[in-house]
Amino acid sequence: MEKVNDITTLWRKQFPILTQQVNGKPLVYFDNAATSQKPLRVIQSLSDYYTRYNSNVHRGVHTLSQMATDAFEEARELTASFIHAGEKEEVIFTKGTTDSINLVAQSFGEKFLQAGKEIWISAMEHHANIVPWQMICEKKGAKLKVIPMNREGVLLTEELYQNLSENIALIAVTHVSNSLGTINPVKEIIARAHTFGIPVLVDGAQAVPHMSVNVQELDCDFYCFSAHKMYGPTGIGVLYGKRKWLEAMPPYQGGGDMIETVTFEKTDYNVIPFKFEAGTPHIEGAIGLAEAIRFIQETGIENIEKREQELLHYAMEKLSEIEGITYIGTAPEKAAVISFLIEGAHPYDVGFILDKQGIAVRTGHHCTQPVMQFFDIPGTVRASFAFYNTEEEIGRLAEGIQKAKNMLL
Ligand code: 7TS
Repeated sequence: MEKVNDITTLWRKQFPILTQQVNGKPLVYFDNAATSQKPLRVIQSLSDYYTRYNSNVHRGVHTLSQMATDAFEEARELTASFIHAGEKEEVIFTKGTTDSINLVAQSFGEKFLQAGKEIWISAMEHHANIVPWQMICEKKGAKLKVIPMNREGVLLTEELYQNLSENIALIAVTHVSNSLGTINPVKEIIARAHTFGIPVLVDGAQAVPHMSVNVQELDCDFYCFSAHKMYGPTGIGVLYGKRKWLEAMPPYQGGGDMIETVTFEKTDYNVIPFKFEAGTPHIEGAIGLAEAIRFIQETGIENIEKREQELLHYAMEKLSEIEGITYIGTAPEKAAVISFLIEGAHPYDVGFILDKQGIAVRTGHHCTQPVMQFFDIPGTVRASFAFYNTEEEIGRLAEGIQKAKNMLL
C-alpha cells in the first residue's frame, strides 16, 4: 500500500493542474472520461515546438520546416507502433474520434453503401458513433440497425451474430462505453463479422487511454481515438485503417497536401495517409500526442490499467455504503467509470454540490441519450478515474455525496 502511494505521488507530481484548489478545496478530478489532465512534459512539448521550430510541414526546403516535418512524421510512426499498426501509412491524423468516424462514414459510405444495405452499431454508442451513420444511411437509403443490451449494460451480441449476412456493409461498435464503462468483446465481434467479409470500425476513445490496444491482433478494419483523453492535447486524434480500405476509399476533403497533381481539368490524389489529410494539419497536436504516448509507455499501460482497476473496485466498495445509490452499468468487464443515481436527487444537483466541494464529476446523458432512454432516466452522475487519482479522493467523493444527500433530501 505504502509503495502504491509513493508511486501515485510521483505520478501526480507530473500533472501541475492537480495541485490547485477549486472552490477553496483541493481539486478532485473525476471527469477523466471527458478529458484527461496533461503532464507537464506534454505541455512543454507544445511550447517547445512554438519557441524553437514552428513551421509548416511537408512543403518547405528550409531547416525549420524539415524539423517540424520530422517531428510530425515521427509522431505518426510512434502512434502506429503504440497501437501495433502494421505500417505508419495506416495512421491518419484527424481532429479526434468524432472526426475519424465522420471520415469513414462519409468516405467509406460514399463508395460502399447502397440502398437496402445495413450498418450495425450498438445500443451504448456515443452520439459520435450514431449520428454520422444516420446521416450517410439517410443519404444512401441504407438501414441503421442496433445491437441491443441488457440491464447490466452488456451487449446481446447473439442478436448481431444471428443476423450476420453479406447485406451488412459495416459494423461500428465502441470498445469501451463512456457512460456505462462496459468493455465490449470487440475481438469476437470482428472475427464473426469477418466470416461474412464485413468490415468493423471500433470506437476506441475510452479504450486507448486505459488498456493496451493491438489493432493487428484485434484485426479491426478501422480504429478511432482522441489524444485529449490520453494525456495529450485537444483537437487531434487518429483514424487507423487497414491499407486495403484506405486505398479503396475516396478522399473526404479536398485541398493542399492531399493531391499529387492539380489541373483545372483533373486532380490526382496523393497516397495514404496524405490523401485524407487536406490542409495544414494540427502539427503541435501530433507532437503533443507523441509526447503523451512516450509518457504512457514510460508509465506502463499495464500499470495504468492495474491502478485504475484498483480504484474502480475501491470506489464500488466505498460508494456502496451510501444508502439509495443505484449504479447504471454493472457489466462484469468494466473500465474505471462509475455512473450512478442517488434516489430522490437529480444528477445535476448532486454534481453541483460536489463541485462546491472541489470535486469534478460529469452529470447528464454523456452524449449517449439512447442509453438514458433505455434505462428511462434523465441522466447519471459519472465519476471516471485516471491512474493519478487516489483512494483519499474517492473517500472525499463518498463524503461529498453524503453531504449532497443531506442538503437535497
Ligand atoms: N466516442 C466515445 C466512446 C467517447 O467517449 C467520446 C467522447 C467520443 C467518441 C467523442 O470524442 P471526441 O474527442 O471526438 O469528442 N466522450 C465524452 C464524454 O464521455 N464526456 O465528454 C466527452
